[in-house]
Amino acid sequence: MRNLFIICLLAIFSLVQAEVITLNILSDTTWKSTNTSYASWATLGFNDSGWSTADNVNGTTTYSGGYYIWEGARTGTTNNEVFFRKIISFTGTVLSASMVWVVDDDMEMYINNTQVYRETNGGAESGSMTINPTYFLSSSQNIIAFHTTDGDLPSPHDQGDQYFAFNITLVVDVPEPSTVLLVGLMLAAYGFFKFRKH
Ligand SMILES: [Ca+2]
Ligand SMILES: [Ca+2]
Repeated sequence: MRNLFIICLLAIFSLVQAEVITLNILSDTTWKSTNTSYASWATLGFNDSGWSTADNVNGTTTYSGGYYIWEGARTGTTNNEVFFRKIISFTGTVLSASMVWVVDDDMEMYINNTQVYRETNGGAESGSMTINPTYFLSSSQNIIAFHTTDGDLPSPHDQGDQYFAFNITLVVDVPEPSTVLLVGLMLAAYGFFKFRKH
């Protein structure tokens, strides 16, 4: 009986460790957007209720699953500086994070108000990177924000076409409360069984 308990516990613990999920955070029209610069705009507590939502500027075409978005039209010399933000909620700890993107033309990325990437070459391009998972808070709300420009980020120029599309991949270790509770109950039962034998 004792061996059976231990085998069951090991099996359940292995299930707990295997509870890893992949989240894909894609560019789409659920992102809040504005072409106005605000203080503290990349913080979780910032009130973005006055912002609009991103526009789809390339129809059904996607880049790694992410729609091409902007604030306003894809072409033209207005709306050449755009801010995007979105609150992401999940339960668990981020084990690894990465991102692929295409932008016309430059962008900088913030996670919980910390700048994690800045690209300022003034031209359109695609890219990929790994992101330090410790930028994300465990089992909490996280704010992801982007500052994008049509043209060079520090001093916009050569404007006319503008878009941004991305796919952020998070690998998250998710605790399963029911399984943890089951482990606790089995440990209690094992203790009771041992007690009865003495
Ligand atoms: Ca660029
Ligand atoms: Ca451009």
